[in-house]
Amino acid sequence: MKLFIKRSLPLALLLASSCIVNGAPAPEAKADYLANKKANIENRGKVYNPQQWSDHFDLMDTNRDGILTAQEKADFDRARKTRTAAKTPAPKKAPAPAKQSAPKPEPKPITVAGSKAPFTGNPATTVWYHQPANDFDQTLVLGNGRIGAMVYGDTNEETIVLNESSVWSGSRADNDIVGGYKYLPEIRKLLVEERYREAGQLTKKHFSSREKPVMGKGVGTFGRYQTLGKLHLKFDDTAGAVTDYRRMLDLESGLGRVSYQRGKSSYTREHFVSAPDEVFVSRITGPVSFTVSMDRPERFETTAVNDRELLMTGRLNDGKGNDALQYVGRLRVVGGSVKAEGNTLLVAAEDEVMLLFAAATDYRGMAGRQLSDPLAVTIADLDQAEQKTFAQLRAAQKADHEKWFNRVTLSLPETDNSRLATDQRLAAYRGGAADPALSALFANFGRYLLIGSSRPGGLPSNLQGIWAEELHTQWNGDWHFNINVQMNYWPALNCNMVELHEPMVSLIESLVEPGEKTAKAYYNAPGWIAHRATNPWGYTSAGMMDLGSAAWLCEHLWEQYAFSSDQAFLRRAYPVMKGSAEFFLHQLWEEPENNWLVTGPSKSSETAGKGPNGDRSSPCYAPTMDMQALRQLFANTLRMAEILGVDAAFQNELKAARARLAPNQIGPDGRIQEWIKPYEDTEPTHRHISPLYGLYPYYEITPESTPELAEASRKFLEKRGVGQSTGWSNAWKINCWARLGDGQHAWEFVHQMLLDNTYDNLFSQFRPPANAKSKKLFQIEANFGLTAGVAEMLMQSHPESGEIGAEPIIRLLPALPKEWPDGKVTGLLARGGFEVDIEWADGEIVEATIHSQHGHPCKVRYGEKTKVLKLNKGESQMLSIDEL
Ligand code: FUC
Repeated sequence: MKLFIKRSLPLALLLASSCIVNGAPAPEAKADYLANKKANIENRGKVYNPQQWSDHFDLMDTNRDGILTAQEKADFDRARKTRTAAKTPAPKKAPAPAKQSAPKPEPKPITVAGSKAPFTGNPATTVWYHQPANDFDQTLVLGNGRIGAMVYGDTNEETIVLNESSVWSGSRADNDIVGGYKYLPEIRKLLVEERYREAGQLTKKHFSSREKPVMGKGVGTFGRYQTLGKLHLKFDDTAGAVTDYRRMLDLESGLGRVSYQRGKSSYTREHFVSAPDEVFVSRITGPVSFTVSMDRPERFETTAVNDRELLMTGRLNDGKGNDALQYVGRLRVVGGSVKAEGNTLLVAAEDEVMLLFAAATDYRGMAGRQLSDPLAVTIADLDQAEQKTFAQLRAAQKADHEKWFNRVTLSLPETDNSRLATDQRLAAYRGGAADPALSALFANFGRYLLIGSSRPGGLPSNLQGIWAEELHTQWNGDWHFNINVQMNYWPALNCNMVELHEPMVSLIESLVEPGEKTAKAYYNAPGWIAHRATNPWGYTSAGMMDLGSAAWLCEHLWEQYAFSSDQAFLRRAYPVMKGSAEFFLHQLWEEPENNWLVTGPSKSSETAGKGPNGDRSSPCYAPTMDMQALRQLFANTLRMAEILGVDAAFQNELKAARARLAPNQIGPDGRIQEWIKPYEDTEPTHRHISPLYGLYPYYEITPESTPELAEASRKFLEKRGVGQSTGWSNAWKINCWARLGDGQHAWEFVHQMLLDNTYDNLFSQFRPPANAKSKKLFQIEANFGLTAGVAEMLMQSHPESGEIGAEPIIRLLPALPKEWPDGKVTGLLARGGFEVDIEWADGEIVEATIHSQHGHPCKVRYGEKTKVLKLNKGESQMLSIDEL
């Protein structure tokens, strides 16, 4: 620990001196930063006039720490004016008026006293508060994979944010530009000559997209994941103080609960989203009388269909100005006395009333319900749910949720701090209080979120899972695959939720058809390719040139097989893998210096090295990550073909090409090299750690089989530092340090995420906002990456090397930090189909149990010792420390 702090000190100083970590960056530092960014962009051959500069302002800053506050923007504008005497930017167009306008939220006075009853729940699976949420990032998060609900829990006016996973604007569009392949020889020549700037200009011209994803304001055909809307319950009885307030989310059973006392009356609201019954359910108990309404910021109409049902519906923009996707949110009141008044319902009940909410869209595409009449389906959903009592609905939802959640349990030591309300617990932790169980809660929350945002047959979990209260989700709430969507699915396998990985598989499969057109158009190549990001409309066009990302996606297909041994899945996945491998085989070219096979133009995600004449090496050729991803793709495709007994000649082709791919290299500074040449970094603490793809999630770099490369990876991680606090970057680093067998460093990043990347409701934060009130940048993948990372610290099962056919090894407690001396984990899943339970005390295993699902050969490693177990299908073996 000490050692690490010492090593990273220069980095910490560097970050502190440029005022970019933790807290508000000074406007001057920000202005400098943006000026540098502008210079970098101009170095790439782009010229900005002041108007464009201003238009791009938000977007450029987005890469750093989210949209600026009005104050920061004003400060910056002032700073820029004095520096460059630039003109004042023209005012932006006002957004189109909404059909009905959503009421503006009023600041809420705090009139609530929390319950003094001691907390008796499980601190590793309960999120709770003494007060209602003031903001989205303090809400109770609920979901059934498709419908999301976020509960504020106010006692006067309850607000519940509603989501449905297919609420996407945009539409299908042909964005490919044909003919880039004619310029590939010239671009590649320029790359080899290290004339990156010119290579970049040509690439940009011929490998662009007709219409790129629109970031920030405005809509394009790429579209954007949007909020469905909000449900408001305005209570009539607001007189009198509220006491005994508690708001709680039980991760184990997926129940949100708000309870309080007002005067002599007790009130309880229980909420859950049911997958078996396709509805969001709320039971409101107490002598209540309230008004129900629903709205969203634009494009909606809410009507009272009858005396107990509210309907909110509308159509989203297709990106070309037409009304397109239809969404429906329908709420029905069951029990109590209800009557419609305008576009609201007035509800009164002596003891309890139930609200059922159904949602649907007419999205028909890669996954989802494929409906043509969401109006009718929401009626059918409600009719069906209404047949059941609250207790029956809850029993079905609970059983369904627990089926996933209880597959794994994790407990770490509790302290007094563990019994505090979640927001206070986080604050005290940040103040230095120890609380290992808080890490367990955070890790369990990631599993909870995957269950809530990804179910078989549904759309995959996006950049915000399914939870958004805004229309303008950051990065369109899409599926980015230069790290993000993959990270969403990291815990699906090692945390034993293989079935929940299915939407990721559908996403990859959905890229094949459009990706084949894209491969043909730009590269004149067989197979399929997609570039960096996609939407539900099949976007695969060029523009963002991280080529290796597509090969990385395919890794998920192999891994699903590796964990499940599902032969039917193998047959389904193989053609997709083969199509990707065919594309890359066709695209590989021989660089003249070493005759290695390489990719290019491509990128090492979102960063660049300093080329010899000052050019930034982006695009580049043979970025280390691409080469690693291709070794993975070729090995796994080949392995699949071998198991299936098909395509012998193709197998040979893959083997031969794999052997000639540019190898991993160690630079003069001892770090793994990011580019084919040992360039200096332009951004030494950049959030992406692309050349460590080979360490995690792939495993061609391991301390056992490639100690020098493992050491070079360690050096790379050290230089990237601990102060760089993009959520997903920290989460990736947990996994990398775990693979290096370094529990202390892995823990450092778990800790860092709790300090810097966690909102009060445990949603992960892309970056600590400079101004917590106005800058929200929730991105979910770090939640998932952390969960996978904690599991990876406790158990790993990757093969010892990237050799084709290398067999998995189960490693027990490979990266245990001293902060978690005692603990217990059950149900982690290992490759080959083994469920693993481990209990440890004083940093040492007490006992471990291995349960074999398929009777495959089993190797278990603890410390230096490796043991071979013979387990039949369905058999378990318990091992004590003496047997390991
Ligand atoms: C990648 C990252 C960004 C952001 C975006 C959604 O491109 O580099 O930081 O997370 O995805």
